[in-house]
Amino acid sequence: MLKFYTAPMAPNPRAVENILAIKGIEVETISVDLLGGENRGDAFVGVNPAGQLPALVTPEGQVIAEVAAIAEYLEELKPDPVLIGSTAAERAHSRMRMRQMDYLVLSPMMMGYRHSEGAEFFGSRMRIDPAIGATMKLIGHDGLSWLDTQMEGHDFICGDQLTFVDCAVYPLVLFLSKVSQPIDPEMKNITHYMARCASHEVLGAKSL
Ligand SMILES: N[C@@H](CCC(=O)N[C@@H](CS)C(=O)NCC(=O)O)C(=O)O
Repeated sequence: MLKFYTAPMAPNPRAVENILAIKGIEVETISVDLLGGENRGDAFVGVNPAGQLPALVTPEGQVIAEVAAIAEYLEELKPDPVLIGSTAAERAHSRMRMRQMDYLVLSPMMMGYRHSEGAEFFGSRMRIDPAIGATMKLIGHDGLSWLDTQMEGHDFICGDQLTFVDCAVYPLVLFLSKVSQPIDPEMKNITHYMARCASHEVLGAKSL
């Protein structure tokens, strides 16, 4: 059976939980004390040397970290329901969007949080410089604003079907909007998108 290392109320693990729930994949769940720093201790770093959650361990013992890589693995394991795409063109589109979300939206917004409101918490875990927090928030705002233009007329980030990109982006943006960067109401498409995801039977099922 797959082993899934996760933590409650953490947005990246939640992305994988969304995919597992939508695909109906059973896993052995191992909860790691992220707030207490267990993920940075020797035992967990022995599993995932990056010291972060989520991590998935295959029945063969291979460790897969990174939400996008885990999503790809799960899609091959259980293609139905499709979350990456049914054709080469659809798959290319969703992978393009995931990459754009990572570097234009999620990474700068997360850095905006870690280097400001989260500075004390993350200071013992990684290099923190409060001088860059505000700029990262502005870059993240620009990225989300660009996504707002891309979503005009679409229900989900890749078009009209929910994909793994929504499973990943929604919990991150929701979490960051609560702890650090509220959604700018000028971003009408993003505002509607967040409400749509909140009412989705899986994405909106658990709070963050
Ligand atoms: N790029 C990674 C991000 C993983 C990540 O930032 N995980 C957070 C939880 S949401 C974490 O482990 N934070 C605690 C820490 O870094 O000590 C992914 O896609 O999985």
